[in-house]
Amino acid sequence: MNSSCDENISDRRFLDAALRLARKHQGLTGTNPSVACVIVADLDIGQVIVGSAVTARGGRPHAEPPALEEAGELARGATAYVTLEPCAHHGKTPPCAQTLIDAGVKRVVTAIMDPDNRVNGRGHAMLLEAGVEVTEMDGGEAANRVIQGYLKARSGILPFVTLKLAMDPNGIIGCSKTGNLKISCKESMQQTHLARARHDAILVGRGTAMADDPMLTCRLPGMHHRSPVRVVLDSKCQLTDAYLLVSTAPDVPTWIFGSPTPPESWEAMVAKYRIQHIPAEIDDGHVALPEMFEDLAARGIQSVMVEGGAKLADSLLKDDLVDEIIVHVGGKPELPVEKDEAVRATFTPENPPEGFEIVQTLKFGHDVSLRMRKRVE
Ligand code: AOF
Ligand code: ZN
Repeated sequence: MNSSCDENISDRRFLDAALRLARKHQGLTGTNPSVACVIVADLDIGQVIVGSAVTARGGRPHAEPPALEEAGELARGATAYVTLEPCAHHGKTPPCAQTLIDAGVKRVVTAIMDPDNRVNGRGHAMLLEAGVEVTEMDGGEAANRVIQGYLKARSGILPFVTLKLAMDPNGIIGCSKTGNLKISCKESMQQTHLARARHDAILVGRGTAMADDPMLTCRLPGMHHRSPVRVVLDSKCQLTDAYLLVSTAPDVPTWIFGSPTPPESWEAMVAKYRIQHIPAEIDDGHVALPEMFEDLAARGIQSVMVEGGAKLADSLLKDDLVDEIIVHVGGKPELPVEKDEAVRATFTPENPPEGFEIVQTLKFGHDVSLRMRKRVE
């Protein structure tokens, strides 16, 4: 097996193309990772992509069979760039490693190993045994990020949790009197909608649901169907249909974690809006967070974006349940909020929470977007 030290420029280019393609179905493949496969043939005119595909919505078919089908006879002697080690197990379809072998692919280049214990090295071994050359490249952050929910869920019982906050440069995230503050610019908002589409679920507490009355959907042109499950923590089952999260629930899947013994009238109300009431474990008057995430993971949710509020963010950080923080810093030069009415996060853009560090800084319109990750010791 070749290692990344013999990496060549065109391998990197085609693998990067496959990684970009894999992002297309992020958040749409259920418990299956979104994987992409790009088949490249050496033709008279040079290297040509003759087939490409991404794991289908819902997770099947996997990426390799449709990519090979598109390539047809041109797959013989070609190179397949796959963002994850091809599977080796007989599931609803034959192993993708075998499909690549049968198609006569000469070489397979992969970005990351598959931790699924039915695969975990077996995909590569099958290929090598059949005389297919295998090049394991380091897909780096790009490969990890697209399947971070899958990787986290495969290594334990919790989903990957992204905490998303909009704040001003001083860490102000809201106003105690008016609730929601307009902090982010249009471009930041669009990025938030895109991020929603890439997650399996969006989570908020009841306080935010009532104070801000958000929709939490993806409203980018042409992407309305990509809104993920909306999850609300409402320990006392107080949310009513005066709020958008309830009244729009017939169109967007909505789950409420609340008391196992709500009033009958409340249960009838949420049933009418096709909301799933999930009986929660209540700890000290609040939904118990680790158990709630375990429950989500058991329901196939592998990535969750938390969008509020301040108290929930703080509790999640204290319970060490956050994997990544996205901070949109906006509201420049100053937010229209009185000092004693300012609601603050427990950290500022310049001082990430204990154990986190800034790993990426992007500019969206007037705003700066920071990605914070747990520091690797
Ligand atoms: C691939 N290509 O596009 C994907 C793979 O339930 P199944 O049979 O669909 O198997 C799910 C497992 O398949 C999943 O845990 C992961 O190991 C692999 N996903 N493999 O070769 C793909 N999505
Ligand atoms: Zn497969």
